[in-house]
Amino acid sequence: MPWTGACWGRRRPTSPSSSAFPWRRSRPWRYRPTACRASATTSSSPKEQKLDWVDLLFLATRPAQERSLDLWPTKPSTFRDTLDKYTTELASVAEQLFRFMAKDLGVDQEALLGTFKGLPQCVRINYYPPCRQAGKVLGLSPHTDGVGMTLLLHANDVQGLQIRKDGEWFSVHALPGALVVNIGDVLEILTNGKYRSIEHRAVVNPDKERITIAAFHSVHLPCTIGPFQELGDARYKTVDGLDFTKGYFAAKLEGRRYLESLKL
Ligand SMILES: O=C(O)CCC(=O)C(=O)O
Repeated sequence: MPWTGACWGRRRPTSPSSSAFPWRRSRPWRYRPTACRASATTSSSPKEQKLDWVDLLFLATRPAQERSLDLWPTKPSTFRDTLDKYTTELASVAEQLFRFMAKDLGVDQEALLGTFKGLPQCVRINYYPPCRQAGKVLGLSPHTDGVGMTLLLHANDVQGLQIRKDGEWFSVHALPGALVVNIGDVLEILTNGKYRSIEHRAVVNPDKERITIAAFHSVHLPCTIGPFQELGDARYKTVDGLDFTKGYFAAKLEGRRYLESLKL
């Protein structure tokens, strides 16, 4: 996403053992985002209120000059180098996927890639502690991603991702080591709805901790986001990239609500 800097967030009321994330020991709540999903979500009625049960680390990774290295953990000592290498590889994967999609759709590859010039990227490392009352919490509330494409890795092979289709939630069984590709709102608009942004959420395991790494590939600003003309009559408004981003965050990540508001 076009977020810069980094963010330390806690989206649940209490914290379990910090063994899985050593940086949490030395750095409590630290927060320096330009935009970040780090607050508890609220439903319309306080009785139904659910807090997101996740500790997260959010880092801008590309372009390199947007990295707030002072907020990048130094422990373990391999962290920075590994994240650098991993996210560089992921950017190549994302680029290839954008190319395949352009070919599949019959649109100009360079035009599609131009929207994602330089492959701006942010990473969100999610740590979902086990919760005995897993039915009472969500790891992540339902949302779509306000980017082109998200590549999600299940870092410890514990499942919990769910997607919504025709109003029903389905569990995604990620293969060990495989990347889950989530289409984001921007790609849905660019492709005039041919590729659909997936509404998703994360549920929590009662016994096991879960760790995922989401890499968001966002637009290059400034830009204009609108359907490719060759994909038929526009079914979405054309919007300025920055306005889109502001609108996305203002809509408070409520499922597909913001995207639906951009439909013609
Ligand atoms: O951890 C997951 O399964 C989903 C992560 C996600 O959707 C996100 O970080 O935005």
